[in-house]
Amino acid sequence: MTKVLKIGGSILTDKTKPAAARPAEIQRIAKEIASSVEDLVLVHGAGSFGHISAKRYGLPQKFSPEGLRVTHNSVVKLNDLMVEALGKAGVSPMPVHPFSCTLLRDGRIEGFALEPVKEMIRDDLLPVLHGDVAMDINRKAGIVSGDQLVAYLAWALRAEIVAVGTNVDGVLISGRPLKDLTRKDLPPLERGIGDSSGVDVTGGMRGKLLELLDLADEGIESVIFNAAKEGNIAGALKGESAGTKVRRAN
Ligand code: IP8
Repeated sequence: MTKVLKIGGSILTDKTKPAAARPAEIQRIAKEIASSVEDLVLVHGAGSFGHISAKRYGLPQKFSPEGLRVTHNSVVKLNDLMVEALGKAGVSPMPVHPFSCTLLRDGRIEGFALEPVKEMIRDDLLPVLHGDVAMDINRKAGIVSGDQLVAYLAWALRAEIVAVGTNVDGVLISGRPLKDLTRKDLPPLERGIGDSSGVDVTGGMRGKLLELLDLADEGIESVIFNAAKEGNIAGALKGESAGTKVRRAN
């Protein structure tokens, strides 16, 4: 049973300060993931390792070779921290850097080297991907968010559990998480969502929902849950987490 788990950059980092990791959270998350690592693909957000430099260099609107290099190298550092923590927690993680295996067309994934990821899963290695910069056929280069990667991988691997961990309890309405959400619920919600604490170039909660609603249209449900609360990641990996389920409209 293939599982795709995303951990948002807002949990792993302080999104208001450049390249500011939260080592205690990274360790805690690694331990929770270690409890249920079979057939898992992990994707993490870029947090303050990606969004701040992307914004500084005008990515993705501007083509900046220096911006691409600096931003990629920075998100790789966060990935190193995550991979190292997972290794210490007894998992066999392997870094997968989307810049080297993803091709975009107008900001959307057009090609992805999936076979190595499949092989890692078969061989009990945990692929660890992250939001990244990527080459784009029409726009030279762009940004591929962790959320877009989650939706793509969940679809390509026909994942049965898709769990997206954020720092809130789901999609909130008047401070309360919605139990379920389908595409028809989106328009009335749109004014209230989309904000992200700190700098975010990939659309915050709104960007996330659009990816997950597209995935739901393909028949794959997902859950948005609070990964900052201890125990929720382990629960989500067993398919039992509280949060907002993103479903296909009937
Ligand atoms: O944090 C963004 O990925 P996300 C990637 O998953 C960059 O939205 C480079 C800003």
